Amino acid sequence: MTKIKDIDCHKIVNSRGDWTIQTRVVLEDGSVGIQTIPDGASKGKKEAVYVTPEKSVELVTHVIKEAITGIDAFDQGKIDRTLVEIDGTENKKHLGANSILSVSLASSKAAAQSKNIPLYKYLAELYKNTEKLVIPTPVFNILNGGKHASNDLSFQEFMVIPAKKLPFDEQYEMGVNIYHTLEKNLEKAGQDVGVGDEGGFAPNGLNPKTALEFIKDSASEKYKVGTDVFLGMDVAADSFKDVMNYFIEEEGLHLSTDGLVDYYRELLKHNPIIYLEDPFYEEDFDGWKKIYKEFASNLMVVADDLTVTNPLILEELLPMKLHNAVIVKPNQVGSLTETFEFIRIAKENNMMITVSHRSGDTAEDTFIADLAVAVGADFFKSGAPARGERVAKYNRLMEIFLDLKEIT
Ligand code: 2PG
Ligand code: MG
Repeated sequence: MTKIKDIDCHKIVNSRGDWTIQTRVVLEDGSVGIQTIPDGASKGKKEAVYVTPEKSVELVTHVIKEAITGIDAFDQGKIDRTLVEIDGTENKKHLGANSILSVSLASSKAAAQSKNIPLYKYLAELYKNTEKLVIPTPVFNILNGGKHASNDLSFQEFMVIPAKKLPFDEQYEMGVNIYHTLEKNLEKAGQDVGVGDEGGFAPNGLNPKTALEFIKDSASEKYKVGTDVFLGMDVAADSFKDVMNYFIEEEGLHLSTDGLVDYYRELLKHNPIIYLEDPFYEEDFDGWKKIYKEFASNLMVVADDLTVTNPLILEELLPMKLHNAVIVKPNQVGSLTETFEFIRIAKENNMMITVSHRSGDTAEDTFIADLAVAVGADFFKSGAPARGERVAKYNRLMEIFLDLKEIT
């Protein structure tokens, strides 16, 4: 047992130039855990609520500090229960998911340091993962649109996904090579190679079909597309939802739910897409059901805004059969224990797990890399293989990859 002795918190700036918080938890044996908090741009409506960074600093350094000091740092369940209880709301709006999560995660880091073991090993212990630890497959978002860029592309993320059979170092290299080939090809075509929030290129004048063509052509210069590397998209459909329909502005298309299903059918027919995230907005159950029914046997239908890492919401939606994969973002729910619960339920229901960053993130924080390994996630999403806050997480996976290689 090592008690929490002190907690402090201050403001720092994230990758989008917005203020966020950094919290430090100190244990009585001198161990320290520091956690910064990311933020999304395309959020699910049911995500736990943030308070302003100023209010968060105030709450962490007073209310939370008072309630948490003295608790055993190894008792993560108690830490998180206490935080949730003193918040006392359904969506954490009193203390803020940002405040709560920063203390929850920083405590686990301090506990790992106190045990003198890497964070991923400590988290695997907490999650009671007895399987062999493996590195999840990276999902590289190399072309940005939607709310993550100021270009005219409606879909948010276009991704390349190396084959699962490849080791992480080769997968990483593949992502980097394809990223640079795409850069070269965009330049050759007279396109802008400025990047969006997640480091992917954000040219104007493309639409989902031509974006996929560019990526396919770039990937196939060096790799077998459909064998060694596959394609994925986070459509983030909520961001181009119009009153009655979906508006793909760059093509002047107003599509009904059925129209959007047809649109996906065409894309899937011509491209080796294995991953489709948030294809419909979160209340369009009809669309989700249709895409699941027709494609789920060969396609990961990935819920992000739909399930918001919330175990209660996930359980509620299960009988409807809307998706076969989920995104995990600890900040959507606001504590480590609830994140574990969510992953457990998803796995029990045979869903693929993708642990993910947020579009506003920090280079200081690589927690999700350790988390992904600890829980045996299938995939890992941290944007392009470029920009400090994106590669910090992939580079951390590389460290763990080498670490695990040494052990075996
Ligand atoms: C998403 C995320 C991360 P944001 O939609 O999956 O890529 O975006 O953090 O803006 O919600
Ligand atoms: Mg998403």
